This record gives sequence, structure tokens and C-alpha cells, in this order.
Amino acid sequence: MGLGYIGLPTASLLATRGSDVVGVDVRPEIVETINRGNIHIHEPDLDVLVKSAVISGKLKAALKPEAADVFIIAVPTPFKENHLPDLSFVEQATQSIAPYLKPGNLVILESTSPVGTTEKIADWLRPLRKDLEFPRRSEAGIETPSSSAARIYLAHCPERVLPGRILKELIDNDRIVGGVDHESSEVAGNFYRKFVSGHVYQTNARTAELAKLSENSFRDVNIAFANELSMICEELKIDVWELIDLANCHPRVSILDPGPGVGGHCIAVDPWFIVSSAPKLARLIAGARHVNEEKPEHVISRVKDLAKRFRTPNICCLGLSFKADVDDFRESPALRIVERLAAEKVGRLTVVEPHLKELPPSLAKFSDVSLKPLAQGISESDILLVLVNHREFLHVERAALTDKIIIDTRGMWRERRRNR
Ligand code: SAJ
Repeated sequence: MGLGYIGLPTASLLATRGSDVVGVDVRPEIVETINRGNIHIHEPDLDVLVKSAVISGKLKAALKPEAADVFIIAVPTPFKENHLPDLSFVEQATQSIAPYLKPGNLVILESTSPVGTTEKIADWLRPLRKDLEFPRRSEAGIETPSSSAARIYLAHCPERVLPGRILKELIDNDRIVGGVDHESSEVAGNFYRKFVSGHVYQTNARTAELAKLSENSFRDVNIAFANELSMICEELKIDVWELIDLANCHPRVSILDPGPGVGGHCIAVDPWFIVSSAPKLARLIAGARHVNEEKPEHVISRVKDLAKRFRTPNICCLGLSFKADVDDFRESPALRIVERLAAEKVGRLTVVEPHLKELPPSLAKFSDVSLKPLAQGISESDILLVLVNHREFLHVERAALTDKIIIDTRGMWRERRRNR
């Protein structure tokens, strides 16, 4: 259920490993694209995998589910106003599988979700399928194993793959499988062991939900630390990249990279799910979110300050995606920064983004924003704003940069940087 960055790679992997897979998506254009053997997202090697899965007849896409042994829900879990989780896609996917469930089926939630969501799936299904038995979490922690022939197994198995390395990580990464009850953990664990070479750890659904949220919050907090340091360094006239390289020489220090902010659909979203569950306690997690959300504003102010030196500055913005070497623009701080600079008419803006053939509508509407090739964008610029460290930008001739004001939010052209 859901043929996005997680659903499509998972569906095609399972299909090429011999399962008959029906990939369900609510958007007809996605279903048609996949049934033609093509893909609608950019991910290394996914095109080849999907093509071979479709040609072999093992993968087909459809608008509606059908009867199956296993149902995997991999739909988005965004947040609404006030950073409260929006579970409407999970609820819709759950309702749409309800008519097709049979005794013994396994239902897996892979979408990153607030604590308690997997149990909610059982609550949503119960009134729709009174003939079936759905697992319940026992408050006392003691479960009575169900002997009913009408039972459904239900577990959370959070996805953990990194965009850009999805196909490798789908197989290699360890997985956490949390059943609503113990039997569900066993059945779901055995399902993943069929195609995962990493270790499959079993726990309960609530722990699995919080484990996933904690992983992304850990990263968010640590990136916030790096971003906070970068702003402190700017004020104290210290080179943050040199500082971090030096601090990281310590055997027990590993500071992450500052950037223009944190984007993507995971790290910029998931910590709020912990905050919404425990608002009074999640102070560090909320604080980190605030630091990372303020970082794009900080970059915008810096560009505006430097732009004042020119009558009409030519500003070349390198990269729009949320991170290097992906074509994903969700929650991208780079995109947000360029949109604001355009709206505030800070100068003539040139965008260089190797993953785009045309500007997104939010930028195309401005007459003084254009998309250009790298060399032209750089040569015409007064100010060079590095927002994404795409590999295409790494080997720019240093001579082409000499007369430019460079705001390098990624430290991409620093000589001393170590590869992380
Ligand atoms: N970023 C920095 N500095 C860093 C590292 C990242 O500013 O040192 C920024 C990136 O530029 C980007 C954002 O953080 O804007 C997130 O990028 P990322 O590469 O850290 O993570 P995602 O969002 O692509 O994927 C994360 C991964 N989670 C962890 O590494 C704990 C991935 O394993 C998860 O599966 C994914 O979230 C998800 O779907 O939840």
C-alpha cells in the first residue's frame, strides 16, 4: 500500500525474489507508469529492478488492493498544523485493505508513526471486520496466545533506508519488528528474515515505533548541534569546518555537518511525533527542531546582508534538493531559501540543479529566477550560494571562484574536509 520511496523499492525487491506482488497507489499516473515498467522517483538501480519485476509478471500496480497473504502499509505520515501527526493516509490504507483480509493474514505498518499507531490499525479494523480477530496489547504485559483460526497478525516494522542507497539498505540493514502481540512479532520477523540479510530484532509495536522516531531524532539533535556551532562560529569569526575537523580528532567526538537546515520527509518530521506524544518531556528534541528550522532564516539574512554590496546582485544558488545526489525536494531548506530570496527580490537568481530540467512552479513564477548549467551559473554570479553538495559541484575549477563572494553552507569546497 503506497508506491513511494519505500513501497516501490520493497514491492519490486519482493517481486524479483519470487513473490507475486500487487503494488497499490491512489494516484493513477503512478500506477500507469509502473505498469509500463517505468518509475516516477529517482533512486539508483530502481529503474532496472522495477522493469525486470514488471516484465516477469511478478509485480503489477493497481489502484485497489486484492486478497493477499501479507499487506505492507508504506504510505506517508506527514504532520498537520501545530506539528501534530496526520495519520489519515494510514487510516485510508487500513480501511481499503479491510474487505480483502483473510484469517492468518499478516498486516505490517512500515510508515514511520507515532507510538500507538499500530494498535490503532487494529482498532480501525475491528468494527469493519467483526468476523476476524485482531491482536490486542495486554496492559499487564501478559498475553494470552490466541488460538482462534480467525486471527490476523499485526506488526510495525519501521523502514530505515537512506534515500540514494535504498536497494542496498533494504537488504543489508538490521530491522526492528514489533508485533502488537508476541505471535505477530514472530510471524512478521520470519517474513523479513526471508529477504533481509541484516539481523531482525523482535520487540513490541510501541517500542519499534519509538525506536524509529529515536533514530531520526538522534540525528536531528546532532545536526542541530552542528548548526548551532556554525552560527556561533560565524559570530566569533571562527571557521566552523576547521573547528569540527579538529574536534573530531578526539576519539569519542563525532560532530555532524552543519548545513542550510534539515530537510527531507523524515528527520525534519519524525521528532515532532515524539514531541506530540510527550510535549513536556521532549525538550531537547523540540529545541533541536527549532534550531534546525531557524537555520534557513539565518542563511537568508546572511545572503541579504552580502547582497547589499551590489546594486543588482547576481546570485547563483547551487542545489535545490534536500540533500546531495537525490532528486527529492520535500521539506528542502535549499528550496525554501531560494523561494524566499526570490519573493523578497534580493537579486537576480540563477539556480543550478542537475536533477531538474525546469524550475519548480514555486520559482518558475518569478521572472528574475532562471535555471542554468553549472559553468554559466558560476561565471555570471557575484554571489555563489552553495546549498547542496551534489557530486557535480565538487570538482569545480577553483580559478572560476576567485572573484566571487562564496556562502558555502555545506563546506563543500574546503580543502581540509574529511569524507564522512
Ligand atoms: N544533514 C545535515 N548534516 C548532516 C547530515 C544530514 O545537515 O551531517 C541534513 C541533510 O542535508 C538533509 C537532512 O539532514 O537535509 C536529512 O538527511 P539524512 O541523510 O541525514 O537523512 P534522510 O532524511 O535522507 O534519511 C533518514 C535516515 N535516518 C538516519 O540516518 C537515522 C534513514 O536511515 C531513514 O530511513 C530515513 O531518515 C527515514 O525514512 O526515516
